[in-house]
Amino acid sequence: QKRVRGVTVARPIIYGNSTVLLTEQERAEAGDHTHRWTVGVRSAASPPYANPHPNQQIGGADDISYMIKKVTFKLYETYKNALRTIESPPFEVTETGWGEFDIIIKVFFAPESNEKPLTFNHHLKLHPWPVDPILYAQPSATGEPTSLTEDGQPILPAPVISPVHSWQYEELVFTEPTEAFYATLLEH
Ligand code: SLL
Repeated sequence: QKRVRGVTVARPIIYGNSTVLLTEQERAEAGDHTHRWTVGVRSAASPPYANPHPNQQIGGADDISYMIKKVTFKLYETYKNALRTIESPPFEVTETGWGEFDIIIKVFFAPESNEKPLTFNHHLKLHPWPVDPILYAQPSATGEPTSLTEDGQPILPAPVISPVHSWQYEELVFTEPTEAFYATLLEH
C-alpha cells in the first residue's frame, strides 16, 4: 500500500461512558446492581451529554465507521463474555453493575489503512465525584439514609446525581496514510 508522503490527517473522536441510576423497580430485579452505563467510542460531532442512550443516526456526521472497523471493550472479568466486540456503529456497550473499574478500549481501523489498533484505558465512572465510603453510603435511589457507622452515627446517603458523564476528547492522527485510506478520509 503506497502512502501519501508529507500528509497528516486528524479526526476527532470521544470515548468514555454515561451512567444512570437504576430505578427502584429495576434494582429489585438486578441483584446487587445499582447503575446502568454505556461505554463507547463516538464521533466528536455527536453530543455525548444529550442522552446517555441515544438512538444514534448512523451515516451522518456522527458516523465513524468509514475509518473504524471494530471496537473491542474489555470489561471486568466477572461480566459474561468480558471481551465485547462491536463491528458496526454505534460502537458501544450497555451494561448494569455496582462498581467502577477500568475498561480497555481497542479501536481497529479500516483494513485499507494499514494502521495498528489504538488502545485507550477508560475508568468507568458511576459516581458524580469520588465518594468517601466512610462519610457516604452508596447513592440510594430513594435518598433515604442507608446505614449506621460502628458507633451508631447515620451514614449520609450520597447526593443522587444521575446521569453521570465521563468522556475524553481524542484526535486520531494518521501520519502518511495509505492512498486508499487518504481517499476515504477526504470523503468525510
Ligand atoms: C471495586 N475494583 O471493587 C472494583 C471492581 C467491579 C464492578 C468493581 C458487577 C459485575 C458483574 C460490577 O459492577 N462489578 O455483575 O459481573 O470497586
